Amino acid sequence: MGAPRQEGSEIWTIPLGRATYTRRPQEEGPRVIRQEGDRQVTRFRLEPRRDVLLAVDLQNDFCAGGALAVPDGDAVVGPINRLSEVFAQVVATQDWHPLSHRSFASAHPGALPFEVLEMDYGQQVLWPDHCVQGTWGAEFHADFNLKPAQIVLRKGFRPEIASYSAFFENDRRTATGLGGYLTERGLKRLFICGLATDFCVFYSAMDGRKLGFEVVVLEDACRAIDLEHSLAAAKRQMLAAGIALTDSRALDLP
Ligand code: VGL
Ligand code: ZN
Repeated sequence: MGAPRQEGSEIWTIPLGRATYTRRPQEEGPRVIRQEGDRQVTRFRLEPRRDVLLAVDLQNDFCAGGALAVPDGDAVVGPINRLSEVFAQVVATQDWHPLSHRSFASAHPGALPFEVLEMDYGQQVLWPDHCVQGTWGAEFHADFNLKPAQIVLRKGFRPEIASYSAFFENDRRTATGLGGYLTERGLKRLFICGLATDFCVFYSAMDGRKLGFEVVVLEDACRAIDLEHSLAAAKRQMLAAGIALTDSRALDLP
């Protein structure tokens, strides 16, 4: 391994055989850009002290048999269990709504699930009742290994506001506290997985980026609801925001 060059500049590069090791001090953890056949693949070398796995909403209602089942949602449980054994820091979120939550179609007479309604804070998709506090649907999937999780962050518990993002509720102002938690712990880079890619994973990734974290979405460990092409729109916006979309095979473990 060569010595760092251009120390003090924003990016320094270390030649590593055929790979190039690129790093932005402060901001970005190590990425290795490697030529694999005719493709350039960015690999991520995990740094236990600064990396955190964020497992989003692995709850019964988003899995098979649940009230808002995400197609193939159960398929992420195995990959996420394996990931959470590798990360030194794991955070799990839990969608946690009171009965008659304003994001439920049932709270709006005449409205149907998946309609869009104008709320005080902007447009809101109306959902079937889901993840109601204390119900089976709000519990984590039975096979999800919660043991490695160091904090379970509940969101969406205010009756008037939905919360897709793990950082801010849908009014985009009310903080959940996760930003402060991660910052106080010195964590800098988020690897996000879970349900659903185009809602809670997407909003969490975008807010994480806005707060200055480096964000990597592990697509093989996510599944989407995909309403009106929302998955394609979410991916486009995440890429434009500088979020890496990759999969867990791109992780180089310590
Ligand atoms: C979610 C819709 C409503 C999600 C949560 O976890 O993506 N989607 N509540
Ligand atoms: Zn919800």
